[in-house]
Amino acid sequence: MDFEKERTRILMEMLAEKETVLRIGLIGQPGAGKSSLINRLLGRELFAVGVHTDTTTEAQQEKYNDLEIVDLPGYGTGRFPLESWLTEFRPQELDMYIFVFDGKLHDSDGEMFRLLAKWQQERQHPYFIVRNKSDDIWEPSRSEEELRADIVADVRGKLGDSTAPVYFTSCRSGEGIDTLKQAIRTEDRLGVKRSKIIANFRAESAEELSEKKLLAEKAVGNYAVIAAVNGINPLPGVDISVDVGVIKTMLGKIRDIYNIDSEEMSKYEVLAPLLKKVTAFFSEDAILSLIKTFASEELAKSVGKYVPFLGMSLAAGAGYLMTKKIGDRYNEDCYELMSSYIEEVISKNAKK
Ligand SMILES: Nc1nc2c(ncn2[C@@H]2O[C@H](COP(=O)(O)OP(=O)(O)OP(=O)(O)O)[C@@H](O)[C@H]2O)c(=O)[nH]1
Ligand SMILES: [Mg+2]
Repeated sequence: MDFEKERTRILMEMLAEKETVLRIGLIGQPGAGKSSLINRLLGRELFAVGVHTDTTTEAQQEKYNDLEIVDLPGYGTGRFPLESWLTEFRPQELDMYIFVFDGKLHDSDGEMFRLLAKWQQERQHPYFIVRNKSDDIWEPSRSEEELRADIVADVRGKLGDSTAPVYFTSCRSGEGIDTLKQAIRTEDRLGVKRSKIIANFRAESAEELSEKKLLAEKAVGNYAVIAAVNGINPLPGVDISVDVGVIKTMLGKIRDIYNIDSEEMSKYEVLAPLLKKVTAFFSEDAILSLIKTFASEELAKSVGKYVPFLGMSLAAGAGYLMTKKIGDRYNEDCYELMSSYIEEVISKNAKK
């Protein structure tokens, strides 16, 4: 492998990725649970719930890693007829939309739906229509099934699309969250930005976790090349070149992909051993000693005997291997921690 060339390509790719944000628009009825729903998808309390934030006049924006979430104010009001709402907030420039409602739909919602369908068609910006508070669908002398069928028919009628999906969710019971997440995660219209969903929504299933693992594997491969070429810090007594700073960044990136919140996780005794393994490598000192251990264990076997004659490219090869090994192992550790978190915390909470 030509490390120099490969490194340039990877750095360009990383730069481009760093500058790409996925912008999610939250649209819908006041109090329908927009904040609750996005928090649920992220697994973080990013937006205040139940506090009626004054989203009536301004868009509220929050950043979470490389997601930008825009909570849009209501339209079709005296203050914002749909026309002026569109010119004011330019929602067509966002990447995707989650429309949340919990009550009767109005004509202006129908107009909104048709705009969403248009942006999806013309700009490849997907939308998801969500009837939240599905735990609370009730009317005297009507069955829940009938009521749900009416809701679906109403949305489809307003959209003018007889097969459009409507997602029923409950942030209270957790119903339908997995289905909605699955739909978002597998939405091809998001293109390369789909990886932002995989990285930033908290994994709650084995499948989501495997997707994160693949993403982390790819990152490890990239960082290994960079570390190899950057290998400007030959370690005394180890005779290999490896970039500790790059390794530290790589480990942080892996943690981000798994959304590891060490403070939150430290509340659970059962996670302690795995959490300890993962948090041990927050410091550069710990990373250095890990490198040394690895170097003597692994590399002594393979390239160690060539050490006295190491040319630049062999040294780089050793740096690559080292970084890759550390990254792969850390990926495995984070994966195990999250598996355990899902099993011990998330699933148990869901059953409550
Ligand atoms: N029963 C039930 N209540 C919910 C559900 N989701 C949210 N709520 C409650 O509904 C209220 C409003 O939730 P928010 O998430 O703040 O709604 P919002 O759409 O962000 O509200 P605004 O920002 O004020 O427009 C809160 O009291 C939530 O606890 C749900 O699925 N079921
Ligand atoms: Mg809100």
